[in-house]
Amino acid sequence: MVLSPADKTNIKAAWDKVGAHAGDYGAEALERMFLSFPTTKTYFPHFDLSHGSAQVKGHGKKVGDALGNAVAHMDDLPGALSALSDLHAYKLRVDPVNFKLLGHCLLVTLARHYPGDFSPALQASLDKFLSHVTWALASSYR
Ligand code: HNI
Repeated sequence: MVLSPADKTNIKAAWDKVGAHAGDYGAEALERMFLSFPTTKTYFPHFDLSHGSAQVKGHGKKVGDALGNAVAHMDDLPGALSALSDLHAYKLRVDPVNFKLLGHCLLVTLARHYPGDFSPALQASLDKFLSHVTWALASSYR
C-alpha cells in the first residue's frame, strides 16, 4: 500500500488547514482515546487525564507536532519517526496495537472539525497515511 500522489496532495491540504490547531486536535484525539479505549490510560499513570488537563494539552501538542513532521517527511516516514519508534519500543514500551487506536481517534477528530472536507476520498488518504505512521512507529519493535 503506497501513498499515491493524490493521497499526498489530500494529506498536505488537510494538514495545511489544521495549521495552528495541531496541538488542540492532538489533545482532543488523546481525550477520545482515553475515554473510548480506557486501557490506553495505563501508560499515563503520571498524568492528570481529566477534561481540560494541562498535561493532556501539552502532550497533544507533542503528538500534533510529531504528525506535522511526519506530513513534512511523507516520503521517509521510517527515517522521520525512527527516534520516536525507539522511544515507544524500548523506553515507554507501548504495545503497538495502541497506535491504531490513537490513529482512529485522530481521524474522528479531523472528521468532526472539517465535516465539509471529509470526503470518503480524504478519509481513505488520511487512513492510509496514519497506517504508514503506525507502521513506521512500530518498526523498532521488529
Ligand atoms: Ni506517544 C510520548 C508521539 C502514540 C504513549 N509520544 C510521546 C512523544 C511524542 C509522541 C512526540 C514525546 C516524545 C518526547 O518527549 O521526546 N505517540 C506519538 C505519536 C503517536 C503516539 C505520533 C501515534 C500516532 N503514544 C502513543 C500511544 C501511546 C503513547 C498510542 C499509548 C497508548 N507517548 C506515550 C507515552 C509518552 C509518549 C506514555 C510519554 C509521556 C510523558 O511525557 O511522560
